[in-house]
Amino acid sequence: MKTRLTLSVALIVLIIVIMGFGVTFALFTDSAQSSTSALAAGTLVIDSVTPQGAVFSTDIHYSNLAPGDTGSGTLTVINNGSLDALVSISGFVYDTDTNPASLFGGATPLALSETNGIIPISAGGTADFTINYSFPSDAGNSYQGNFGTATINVHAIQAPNSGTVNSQGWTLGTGYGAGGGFTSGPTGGTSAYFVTGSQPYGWAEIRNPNFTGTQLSSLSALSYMTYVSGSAVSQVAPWMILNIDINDDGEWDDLLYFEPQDQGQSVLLNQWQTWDALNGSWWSVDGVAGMTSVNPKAISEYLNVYPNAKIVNSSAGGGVRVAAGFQSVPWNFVGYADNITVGGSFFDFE
Ligand SMILES: [Ca+2]
Ligand SMILES: [Ca+2]
Repeated sequence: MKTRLTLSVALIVLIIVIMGFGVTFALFTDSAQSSTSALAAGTLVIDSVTPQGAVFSTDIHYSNLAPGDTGSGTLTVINNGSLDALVSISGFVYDTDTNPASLFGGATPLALSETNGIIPISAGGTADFTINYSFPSDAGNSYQGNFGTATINVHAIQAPNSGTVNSQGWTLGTGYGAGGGFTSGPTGGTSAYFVTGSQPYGWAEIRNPNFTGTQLSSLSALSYMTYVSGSAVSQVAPWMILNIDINDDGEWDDLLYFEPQDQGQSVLLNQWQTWDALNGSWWSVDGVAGMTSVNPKAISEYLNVYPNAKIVNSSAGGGVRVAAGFQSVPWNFVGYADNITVGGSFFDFE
């Protein structure tokens, strides 16, 4: 049995090695006569995903582009490993050779871009990433007939299980096919991230248990940053939830919600935004002080009714949360949270 297993592994490795050298990768072609791009799908096989993540690479070749050409191609990523993975494009490396001159070199080079965010790929599954290309309209004749090769780096990390704990005390929870965790953020450093997937009610949240018993009135600060990936279909940023005990019996009675889209400014895509939740508008699941989801109000309104309200943990986890998902329709949300301040505590997930 062990011999067979070893043989199987060897075969898989051999296949991957053969694929690594032998596959015909995406061929993006175009002609000066037509602005319609014809392209074949590229394929990348990933394997051996780990909690730390690994980078897998493949090359895509471009040729016969005319100035002003734009378009996109599909990179299909196959998760050949035995573990579910969270996969994202981590960068492009361009061949900028000058002899012969590359489409990616010179003063007006071909450029690639993508806005796929993190895509969960279950073991044995596949997912398509869209690679956009844009060739400047003022590219000169010197590019005529040139070729270009770009290496696409794909970062794959083992999908963390619900219950993953960050070193700063935050615990990940997920449900209905969603994922998340604590890993490289979209602009460097480590962030909490949320991938709610394609199932209805897919949800991901992080919870911190260190503030149980903290008086709501005593909080000197409550803020966090969010980043919503451009691939999200809805411009809703991860929100904050506080479990509230109003009668000092250590059990939660109410939940307070701070939702960025209710704060009088738009949730923007592909950039960090800071939310001052302490001075923002909240709503209460119990509707205390008329604080409903359509009529959120300041925390002071809540404290007028329950001056001794406290944050409290529950059997499900910590009393301070940042969450995404929970939609009745498939949401495919990808977003991040970072730099959470609760009172005098600061969490950057580094
Ligand atoms: Ca209570
Ligand atoms: Ca960070």
